[in-house]
Amino acid sequence: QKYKIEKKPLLVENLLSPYLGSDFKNLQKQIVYHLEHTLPRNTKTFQSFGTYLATSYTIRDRLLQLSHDTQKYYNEKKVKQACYISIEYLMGRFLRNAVLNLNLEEKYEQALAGFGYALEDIYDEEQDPALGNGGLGRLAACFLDTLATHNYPAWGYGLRYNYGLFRQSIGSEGEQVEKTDVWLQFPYPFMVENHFLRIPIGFYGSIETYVDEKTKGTRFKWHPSEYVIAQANDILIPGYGTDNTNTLRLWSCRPIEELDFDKFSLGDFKGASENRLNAENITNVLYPNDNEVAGKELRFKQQYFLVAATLHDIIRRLKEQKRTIYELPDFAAVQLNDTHPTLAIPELLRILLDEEMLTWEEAWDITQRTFSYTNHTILPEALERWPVKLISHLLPRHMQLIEAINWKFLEKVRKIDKNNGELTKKMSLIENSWDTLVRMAWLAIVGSHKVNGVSGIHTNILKNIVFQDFHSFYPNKFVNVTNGVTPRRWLHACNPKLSELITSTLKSNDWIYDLAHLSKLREYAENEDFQLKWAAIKTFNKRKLQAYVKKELKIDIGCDGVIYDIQIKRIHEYKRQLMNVLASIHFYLKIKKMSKEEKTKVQKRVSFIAGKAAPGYLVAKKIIKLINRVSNVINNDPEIGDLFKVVYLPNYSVTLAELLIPATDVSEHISTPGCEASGTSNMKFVLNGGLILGTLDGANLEIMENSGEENVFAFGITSKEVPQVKQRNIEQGAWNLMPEELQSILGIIEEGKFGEADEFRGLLEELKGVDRYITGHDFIPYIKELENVMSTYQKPHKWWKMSILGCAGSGWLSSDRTIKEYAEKIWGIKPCPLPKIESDKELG
Ligand code: KOT
Repeated sequence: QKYKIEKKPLLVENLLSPYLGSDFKNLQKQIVYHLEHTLPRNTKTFQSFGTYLATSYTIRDRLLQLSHDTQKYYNEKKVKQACYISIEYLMGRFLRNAVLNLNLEEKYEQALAGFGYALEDIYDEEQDPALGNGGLGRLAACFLDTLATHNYPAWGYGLRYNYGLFRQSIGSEGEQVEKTDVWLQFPYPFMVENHFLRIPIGFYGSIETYVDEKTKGTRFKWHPSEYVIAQANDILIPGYGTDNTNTLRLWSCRPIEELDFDKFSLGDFKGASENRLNAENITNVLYPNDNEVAGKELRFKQQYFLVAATLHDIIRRLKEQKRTIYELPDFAAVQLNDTHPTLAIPELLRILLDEEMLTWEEAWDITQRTFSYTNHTILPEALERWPVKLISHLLPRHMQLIEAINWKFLEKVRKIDKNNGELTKKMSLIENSWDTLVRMAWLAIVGSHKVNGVSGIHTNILKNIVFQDFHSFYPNKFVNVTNGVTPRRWLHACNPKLSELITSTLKSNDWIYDLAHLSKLREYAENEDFQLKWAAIKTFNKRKLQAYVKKELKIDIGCDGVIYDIQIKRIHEYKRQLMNVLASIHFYLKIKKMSKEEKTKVQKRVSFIAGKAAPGYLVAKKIIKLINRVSNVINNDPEIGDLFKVVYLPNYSVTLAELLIPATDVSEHISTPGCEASGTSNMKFVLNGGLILGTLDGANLEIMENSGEENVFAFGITSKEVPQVKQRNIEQGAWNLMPEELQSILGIIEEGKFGEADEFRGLLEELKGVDRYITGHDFIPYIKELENVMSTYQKPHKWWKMSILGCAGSGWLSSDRTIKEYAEKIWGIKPCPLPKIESDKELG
């Protein structure tokens, strides 16, 4: 032996440091290294996609190193951490965000310029990982950015679907066409497969009952009959201006045996890979329903797969710190993002009882102290209830435990039930209706120490209506934590010009991590010079959108003096895109009747709509079709010209939102009051100087409180008044209560002005019959408020003052504020910043 073999840890940091230098020459070397060795390509075929990949790998190297340091530090300090479990994450593109957060934009610009590339174009090569449907998944993504930026010890846990949310295009009839999102066909450089972390997850099987020798008590053991493997895939989350780098761990599913070697060696090649082919891949596809339960067995398997792998990982990490299971609630605060991860409650109980051999009292206490639950919706069609039969078959031991939880809980309820078991029936975790069902929200409430709604009005509805009995039973359990959005992605990154103006005006960029500083913009609200600069940036952003519409849709729209009015969100009846398009028909007919003279006074407007409909949600798909048909008629009518246009933008995504939001003059948030739990895009628009046209619903109300009522275009009734209106519709028939203007618009659709008469009959019948979302009732106030928007736009001084004041009041809307509330009110965690090392980021 020539060299002495020494058993001591590698000094990895020292080996890597020179390699990770971040002057531009060093960056160039790193990029070329990855291009030649990781892709691998040779530098003669230096193309933009390859350059994007190679550049991304250099970012990944940096983040890997920072994340190792971060985990090491958290473990040393034994700090309590938050674990956010969510079945959806809508992250958006990664590269720009990471480069900005690491403060390396200039260096990368310089490095890539040397290779003939603009960094901006390289950003455009990245596809958008669409592992979520809408607000719920995007909120989770904003939270991860804030948690890292403010140095909170935190983990995200989710699923790595092979296919994300479908891509949408519009067919020749104006209909939605769905295409598979094959986002993993090329490498995704920001995700690191962790081959050392593979966890077996069981399903089905039977329960063994035995007597514990020590205590003589009865014990249970679950023997699953089928297993799959959960494999970890880590996305590293950089914070803005900090070294702390957290982890989003996404589980993917693999068959337990990839290949049957016995069959293979006997020459049965086809049979050998059967296991792989037959294994139903649990993480194959994201269910495309927003605010609606999918109700499929495979979805249930996804939910269990997610929580079983996650809890296993959390407990493994606890034990790595040589801590006992009793310390779990001091080690991790586990947040359930809606009810989709609720099976974590019986799963933890099972581990504590059957594997750790705790008593019921100990196990239940640990469980309740570990979990908290966020409710995101009160729509009945979104409240999960799973058949007892299905749970018993798939997870027999878990069903047994849910029954035990219910039994013990109802014992207490019975004591206060004075009404013949009425209350007990209402509060039971198990419902007997068309089937025997487990009410997942009930289980989540009972198994958590805190339950929160996502806006003031929403939490009040939870406390006083939806979960009223539970709120009386547990008076301290329900709290409000109003949603927020990250100012890094939703202002600093997506609107660089506005970011610069704010920084130069406030003479500091502190607002990027403490958004309350924006309030100092109030003193500039009426400053002519500032208003001009502010308005010029809006115009600049509108021109980018104008060019996009021209390029992608071949539609000519104006820009100067034209209002960009936008409604972008999932297509849903409660969000009332239908009311929006009916109003467009109203304005269209109105302009058509005008004289030449009158037309010169019309305020020009483009109405943009974007959003996907769940493939099985036929009504929502009809609404998309109607919008496109109406758009076709209006945009091609020479009598309208450039006075009014309706533009449907296909394939709404985080990336498209980053283009649209900075370019918006006014955005619409017009849900039926009480239906939109919060809404988060409303916040992003205000942050970017857009005005809000909205109902008295969700976070609109809090925007009004913080930015001033006079700076929001609000209309319609309160959520408390909605039931009366609905009742009247039922009693008298919505048609009889409908304003004449709307009746005649429906008549025109029925005559076939926008395609075959029959096509939209179903949509119209609902409006004429019950009108669940009270479109008829709100139509006139809505039109009036739209007119108010248009006349206000003609008073620029007033408009820009509203716009600046809106932004100045939006400090409250930062997810940094939201997370601070979660940390203090629910999780009991504190920031744990890595100590600053001299020229840390330079040397790694
Ligand atoms: C429900 C079931 C399946 C998939 C998604 C949901 C869902 C989405 N429930 N609520 N949301 C939205 O969550 C956002 C973040 O809190 C809210 O802003 C928004 O109002 C909800 O509709």
